[in-house]
Amino acid sequence: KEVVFSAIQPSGTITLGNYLGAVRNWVTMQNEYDCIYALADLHTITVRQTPAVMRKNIIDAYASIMACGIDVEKSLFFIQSHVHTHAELAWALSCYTQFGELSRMTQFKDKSAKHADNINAGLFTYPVLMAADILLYQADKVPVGADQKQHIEITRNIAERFNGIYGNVFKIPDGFIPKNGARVMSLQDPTRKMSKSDENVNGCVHLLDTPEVIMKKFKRAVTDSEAKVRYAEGKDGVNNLMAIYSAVTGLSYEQIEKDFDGKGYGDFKTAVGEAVVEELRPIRERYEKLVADKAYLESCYRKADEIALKISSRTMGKVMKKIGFI
Ligand code: AQP
Repeated sequence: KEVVFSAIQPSGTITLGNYLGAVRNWVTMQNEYDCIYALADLHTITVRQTPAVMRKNIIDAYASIMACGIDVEKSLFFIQSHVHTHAELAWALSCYTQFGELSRMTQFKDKSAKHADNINAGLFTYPVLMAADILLYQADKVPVGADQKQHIEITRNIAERFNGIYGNVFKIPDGFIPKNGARVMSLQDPTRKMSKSDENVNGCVHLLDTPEVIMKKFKRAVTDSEAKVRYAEGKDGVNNLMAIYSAVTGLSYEQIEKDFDGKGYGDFKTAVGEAVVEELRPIRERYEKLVADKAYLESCYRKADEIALKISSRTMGKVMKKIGFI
């Protein structure tokens, strides 16, 4: 079986965007591939975190992703900071990564504009840590959202460069954007992606939001003045709602346009909100049970951490030897 690797940052509560764009596909891939998933907590400290909030976010994210359907008996689901090879390989690979290529990363440009008071070196070298995450497991496939394409490209470049010097140490991974992986935009600013760390709380639907909160957020979603449900250029708000509705119900855009012909945005927003509430309801219920049993959660990640360390140490050992460490 091919190896799939993917990770998510516990930088806040998991969003509808993370779910429709990533985690939902992780769940379906479990049947076809050897899946390795990580909670990328080391990545979150590129932005300043409050310790108590960070601890809660990590546990909440672990429980929510399990609640989405990640089966820890089938897949590996570990916590990145518990597996020391990630930081080690990131250091080694940073010496095989050029300043120039990191400077071209659009996420760095976006995030450094957003956090102008804290443009730290970690924010800059973030793609190297991500490359280490993937390459340690000799992954064949890396499912990501469209926003991560550039990071997969640099991972391949670093791996090819390293292999070019030392022989075949790393498998060159293929990034792929799953066909049904929707790109979800902010409900308040539909030109920007929905983000965990969005300051505008109404822009972002969290997996653990109550039905009332979800409905309120959809009712307030930004649309346009045309008052016609159709997918078209310049209708970013409506397009986003259609993308979400289609991702959740499986209906085509054509069908949605037909169903809402002659109806206003109010009806459409209610329908999208209700569909999302129903999609998330079982996840929230499973989450409540899981998060109440911290000992069980800990036993799940401890087991996975240990296996991840074993697998990744094989690659790490090879890298150290090839470079010339004794
Ligand atoms: N809005 C989105 N639509 C579709 N997919 C998305 N992803 C993130 N946002 C959307 C996908 O979720 C996976 C995990 O993302 P991540 O946690 O590693 O980092 P991120 O992309 O930076 O996510 P956020 O929510 O925007 O976090 P913050 O606010 O901390 O930066 C990835 O596969 C990503 O493509």
